[in-house]
Amino acid sequence: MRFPGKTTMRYPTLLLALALAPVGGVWAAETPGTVRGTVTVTKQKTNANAVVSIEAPGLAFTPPAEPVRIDQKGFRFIPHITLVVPGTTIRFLNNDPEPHNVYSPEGRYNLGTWPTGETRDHVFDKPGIFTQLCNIHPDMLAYVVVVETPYFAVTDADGRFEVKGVPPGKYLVWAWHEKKDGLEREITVEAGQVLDLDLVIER
Ligand SMILES: [Cu+2]
Repeated sequence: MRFPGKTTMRYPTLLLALALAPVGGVWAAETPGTVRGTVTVTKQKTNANAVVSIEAPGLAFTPPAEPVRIDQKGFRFIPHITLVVPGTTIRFLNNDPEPHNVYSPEGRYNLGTWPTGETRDHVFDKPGIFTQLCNIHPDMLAYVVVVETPYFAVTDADGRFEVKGVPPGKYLVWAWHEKKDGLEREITVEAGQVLDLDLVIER
């Protein structure tokens, strides 16, 4: 995840490793690993809904063929956090008896207002954190987080996450919670191994 003000030289170790890697990509043939663990978000009631993204330069990712859905039900967005890759279409469904709207200050879009049973689509083509708001119901809030990696997860009610199928190599793990700035940690995924992480988001 790139943020304004952060250094762009985040992957020097990885770049060096790639430069020294054998031609032909021996790593690619190795058994993938698993990255799992827990996220603790300090001074919060729950560790759920934290984002974990496993990033490296040049990772290949494909947006899903079908739109990812966000429901507007009970005057809430469900789910609260949606994690996708660039190019993903999100389809917002109004499942309530009143009209809803969606707009995003960071995304600079307003999808208008639509009645029960209708949907609106929006393509998220840039990485970033995008709040989703409804200009009719100010309590409605969701986040769409767009990451340039296929390796990501949102924590469950216990703060747990698991990402399978991660090729061996060096990565930067980015963990984020809506009330925090988030953290980054360098990791190395070994072929066929499970890497357990305890991530504590304090700030
Ligand atoms: Cu609404």
